[in-house]
Amino acid sequence: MGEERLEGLLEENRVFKPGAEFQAQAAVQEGKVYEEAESDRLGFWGKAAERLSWFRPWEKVLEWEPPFAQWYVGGKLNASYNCIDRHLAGWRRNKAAIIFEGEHGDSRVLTYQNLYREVNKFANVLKSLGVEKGDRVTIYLPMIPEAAIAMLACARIGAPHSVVFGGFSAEALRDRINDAQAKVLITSDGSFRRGSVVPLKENADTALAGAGSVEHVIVVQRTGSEVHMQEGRDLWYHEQMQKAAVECPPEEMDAEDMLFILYTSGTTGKPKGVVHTTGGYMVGVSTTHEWIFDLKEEDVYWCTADVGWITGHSYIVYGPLANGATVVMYEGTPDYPAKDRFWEIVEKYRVTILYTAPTAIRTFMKWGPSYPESRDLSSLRVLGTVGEPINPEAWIWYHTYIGRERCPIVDTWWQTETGMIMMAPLPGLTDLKPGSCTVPFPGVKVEVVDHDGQPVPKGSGGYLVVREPWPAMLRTVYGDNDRYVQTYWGNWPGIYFTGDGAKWDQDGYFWVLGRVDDVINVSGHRIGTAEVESALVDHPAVAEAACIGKNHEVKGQAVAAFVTLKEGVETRNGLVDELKAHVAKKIGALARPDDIFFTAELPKTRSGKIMRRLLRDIAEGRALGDTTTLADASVVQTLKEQYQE
Ligand code: 7RM
Repeated sequence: MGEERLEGLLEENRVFKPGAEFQAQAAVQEGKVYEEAESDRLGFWGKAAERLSWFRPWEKVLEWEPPFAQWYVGGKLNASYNCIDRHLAGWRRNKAAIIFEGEHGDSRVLTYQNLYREVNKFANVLKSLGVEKGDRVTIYLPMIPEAAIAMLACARIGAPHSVVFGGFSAEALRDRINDAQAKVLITSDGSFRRGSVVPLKENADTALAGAGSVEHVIVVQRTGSEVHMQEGRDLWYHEQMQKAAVECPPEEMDAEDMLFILYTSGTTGKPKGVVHTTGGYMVGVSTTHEWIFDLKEEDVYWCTADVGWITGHSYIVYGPLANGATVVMYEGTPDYPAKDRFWEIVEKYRVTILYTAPTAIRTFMKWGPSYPESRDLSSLRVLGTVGEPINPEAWIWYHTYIGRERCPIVDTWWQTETGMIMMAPLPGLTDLKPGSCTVPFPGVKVEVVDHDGQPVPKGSGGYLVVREPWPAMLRTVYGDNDRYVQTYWGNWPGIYFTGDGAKWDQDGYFWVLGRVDDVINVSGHRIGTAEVESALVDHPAVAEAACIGKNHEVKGQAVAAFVTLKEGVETRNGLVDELKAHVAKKIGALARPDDIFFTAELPKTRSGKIMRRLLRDIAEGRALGDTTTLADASVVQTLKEQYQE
């Protein structure tokens, strides 16, 4: 397709209606689901819960003592049973559950029966190490099937897992282990990244020097790298699996028993352990997965996220497997060994549903259409995006070159805290507008409100909130109910604040604009400004630091840091790189600032608060906003002049 046509589509600002053929076969075809859910929200979620297998039915759909919710009160179930055992009765036993594609093109297929065996055995390994119901287990693994196996094994025995993304540093891992007081750590001898090896076990060893709760480390062999194994503490996964018994009955979990903790960045330096429980989470992720991706029995579904993020938890593992789907899991990056890697995988497995991030789409745009054009993408039928707002240009490009104008795009808005997708189209039903995540899922009540928590009229913007509890909502911040209440429910009583700004248009469509708090969204990953700042201040040369998110063509936002050095410290060659490396070491490469700018002073209010808003104006070359609350207005003027130089 020519560039001109692309321009034309952008200008039209057009609405994309579901195709008649797609509509006729869609999982949800009738708009009345919205009205039904609206008129009887709890009835809707009660009915949705029937899709799961329960050991004991619930007595009440919701018990709501704001802001603490209990869903499916009295119900008993097991997440691993729902993801595996119940599919074994019929022909799905031999269906591919996980199709694994290694970075080097090696491949492994686990049927539901295979998965059953692996998960049961590993659950027995964990038990043999003394892991009991309620004990926390930290998982620090690459994107290999063992990551999903480990999560499901934890779920099977009722031990909440805490998955830490493999790109996080040793220190970040240590803090997360300590906060959860994990008893066991599961890691690997390394992880492949663009042909080289990331030393996960070495990071784990460093982390464990400061993490006393861990009694055992289970090490998966992936790269074959030489690693140190500490006698009595460290055990090889494959050796333990050899001796493990094949049957491990699933623990009967209460609907409200904790399924996992997942750490996410907030506005303070300390990441929050977001707590999800079993019943509501499983109902939420499985329902949304089927309806939004229009899941069919024969689909080959590929979500390109890492299991270390919520997207991997909800839409690689729990949602799809609860639905008996075939899930593609890919270990590597989009450009290794070549820039057509994703399209090669789509072609190889005839992927039908592809769920990825705007930052990836913008990267593909930059590389140009020749890579997808060289592959057969005719199997694709639904495309999804998540992680940040998608710019209409990227949406149209995705629709044109990947979907070949045949596939609806589901732009899904949600968060680690919401557990499940909250806003997205139902692709057989909803008209699409490029750049809008469209409307709330049935049974979900999202609004845009003003400072006083009052809904704003259509056509205006404000704060994005959720008005009513929803099944997969976070239940608390691990070990810190106060922080849960303050962070999410502190602005307006009984109303959940997302941290996002949004507008809704005349048709009631939502346009999420991005974070309004001190969180930076880099390539769809949340990074707290305070975390990066404290990493910088940890360096001996730094007195003070302020970080902001700066618009970035591919990443959405990039971290930019304004740094003041300690008295007597001079800027020197290499200091910028040293500080960047220091942040990567403290947090992980994803938090590494793109720009570091030295300044004698930072713009502050009279009460000493750094005005990041003005720093953003400077970094993006805009006119300075209101400076009247500054303690010393000349600071920001000087800074601006210096920056422009
Ligand atoms: C799933 C995930 C959550 C934050 C959220 C938003 C942003 C996510 C979209 C989006 C616009 C989207 N969880 N965000 N999806 N913004 N449109 N479709 O990303 O906890 O890591 O991040 O991401 O700001 O608050 S997350």
